[in-house]
Amino acid sequence: MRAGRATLSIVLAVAAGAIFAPGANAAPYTLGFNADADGFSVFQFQTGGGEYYDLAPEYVSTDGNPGGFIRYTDPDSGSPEDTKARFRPPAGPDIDHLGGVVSFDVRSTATGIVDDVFVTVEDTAGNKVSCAFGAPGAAWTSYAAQISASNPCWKDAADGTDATPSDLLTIFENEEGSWFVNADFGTGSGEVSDLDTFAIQTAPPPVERALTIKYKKRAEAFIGFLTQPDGPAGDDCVQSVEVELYQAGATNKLLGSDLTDENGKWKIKKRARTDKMYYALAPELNEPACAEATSNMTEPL
Ligand SMILES: [Ca+2]
Ligand SMILES: [Ca+2]
Repeated sequence: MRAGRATLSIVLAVAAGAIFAPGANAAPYTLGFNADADGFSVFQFQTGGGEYYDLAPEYVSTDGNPGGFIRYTDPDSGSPEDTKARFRPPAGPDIDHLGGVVSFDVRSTATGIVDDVFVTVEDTAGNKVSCAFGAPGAAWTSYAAQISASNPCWKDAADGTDATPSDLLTIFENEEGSWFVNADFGTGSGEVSDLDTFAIQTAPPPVERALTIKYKKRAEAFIGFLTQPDGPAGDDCVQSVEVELYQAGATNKLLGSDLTDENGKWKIKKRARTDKMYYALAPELNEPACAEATSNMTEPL
């Protein structure tokens, strides 16, 4: 395919949805090039804008990391370079990728290295964030980045500043964008770039928690416990986290809050009214991801 359109973004809008149906990007996946190029293309473009070429990568069935892999051989004969190239997977970004991990393996014969190994994700409006890993090596090297603004690797490609949660959200909400992995690192001639094992791991679901409440009349205090099943977050969802006490009504009224202790216990001193209902709430947490928990209603008698 060859075309004269000037921007990357237009190409993405046309091509990204072609293989994966909308919404099908959400599941975690690993593309290991076991039998073919797994739907990847090589996006080659003129560095000053202008023409682009959407190429089929070379498929090599052995010597990958492991098994098969894909290859791009840069036709540039040296510096200054006229074209750049990116490996592009068949599926673009998806909102479910946020909080997950992107990983891949790269090997390169580049000389005169001027560009890092990096992964970029771009939406159809041209918003773009990148995470760079340093110069490529001649041996297979695995790279991985958590897909989160809390990972300082991600930069807003427009100005090089740290990507914000809203930068990432904008791009990942647009499900017709594209992932790219750099395939062009150096100014020396005969450069060969290899890619294997491109994987997207989606974010694990938030840890579910349970919250209890009880009124201690003599102490004039509400107490309870926040608990979680064993999970990847350890005890982070229940220790030293906020629990709020509410009086139920037409408008639920926040009466106070407490941080749980190491056993998940919370306590808020408040004299209860016998004509009111009360409940506790542990707000949702993001790092680690812990689901909101609400206790049963309690009616002090
Ligand atoms: Ca492979
Ligand atoms: Ca090059």
